[in-house]
Amino acid sequence: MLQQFIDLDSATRDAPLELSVIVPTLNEVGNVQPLLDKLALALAGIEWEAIFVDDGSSDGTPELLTQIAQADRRVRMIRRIGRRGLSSAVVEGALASTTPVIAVIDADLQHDERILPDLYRAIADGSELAIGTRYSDGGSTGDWDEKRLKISRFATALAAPVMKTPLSDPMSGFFAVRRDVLLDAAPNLSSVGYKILLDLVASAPRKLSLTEVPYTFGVRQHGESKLDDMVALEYLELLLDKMVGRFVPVKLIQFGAVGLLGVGVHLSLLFLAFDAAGFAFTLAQAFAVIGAMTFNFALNNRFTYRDRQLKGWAWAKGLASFYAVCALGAVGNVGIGSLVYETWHGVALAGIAGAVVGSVWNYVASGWLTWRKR
Ligand SMILES: Nc1nc2c(ncn2[C@@H]2O[C@H](COP(=O)(O)OP(=O)(O)O)[C@@H](O)[C@H]2O)c(=O)[nH]1
Ligand SMILES: [Mg+2]
Repeated sequence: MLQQFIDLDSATRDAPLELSVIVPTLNEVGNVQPLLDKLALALAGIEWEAIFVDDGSSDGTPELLTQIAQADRRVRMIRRIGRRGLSSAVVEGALASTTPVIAVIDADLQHDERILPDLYRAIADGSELAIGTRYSDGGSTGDWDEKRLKISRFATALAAPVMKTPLSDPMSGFFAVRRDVLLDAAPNLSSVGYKILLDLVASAPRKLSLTEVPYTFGVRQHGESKLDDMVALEYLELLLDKMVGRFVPVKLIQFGAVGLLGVGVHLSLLFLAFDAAGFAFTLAQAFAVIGAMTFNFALNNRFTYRDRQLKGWAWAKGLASFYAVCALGAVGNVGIGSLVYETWHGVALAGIAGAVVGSVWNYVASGWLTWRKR
């Protein structure tokens, strides 16, 4: 009897794993156990494991997962410290798996785990990618209001040009994929923001064979959504990176956009100080330059470099280094401008050439000095 028990035990342990389910978590303590119970039920008959990727949850999620994983070999966890981002979490979870098939599901029970076996089987039967979709017959977004539906549809339409495999629901992030397909795409993934599924089909070297399985999006049971105002910006960053990232870094485009706004700020301040307040031109211009630099710094810190955002004392130090960088940029600007003017005698051409060289210098040097990668 005992012998039989031991054999049985080693037999189950030796059965090769078939499926890794990647679950990104950020403060999901109330959802972890219900999700695992549901996975166990849905995936009966499949050798599966769950890899949770936690980004420093403060509600006890990683502690709970540690406890659970001690008792259940099907559960693993990756803890990331000082990092954020759903996409990059999913990628790192997937890279830690060794199974032929990988699935991704939200922790909050909004994705219907009952279709996971269908997604898994679709891959086993030859598809390279199988997604859960809310936008086909039998699928639904549940109780979303008209406004949220419109936004989601608009975002989906924007995605069309970058998708090599047309998906009805690239936003859902509920899918299964062959591991080698994910690995092929991995070097090209942008990994910014939330939209890992879209990132995947835009980064894969070719069109993938696809199965879509309809499901109804559920209501969050515990905890709250982590979507914030930055999500829209991160989504645009992902699209831009997929469209032009091969040629120009997205951060340079953002830096340039902030710079253009800065020109507006500069001129407004100049007119305000010179015309309205009656300052001498030199003083008014100096005031405008400092104002525009401060504006550029603050905006870049908030948006372009929000992944390396400076706060408190570091903000002030960053501002000082940004002034220094811009001062050198201005020298370069004038130098190049003069050179071009002397050679070709075009004022506009010389002005633009100087501004471009100065701006690129500001971008490169501030990325290196002010918003240094930690
Ligand atoms: N590891 C990690 N998980 C995240 C992050 N942001 C969200 N999540 C998880 O991703 C899933 C979807 O997030 P959620 O806030 O529910 O997005 P929504 O369903 O679009 O509102 C949930 O399991 C979250 O816990 C993050 O920055 N890091
Ligand atoms: Mg959710």
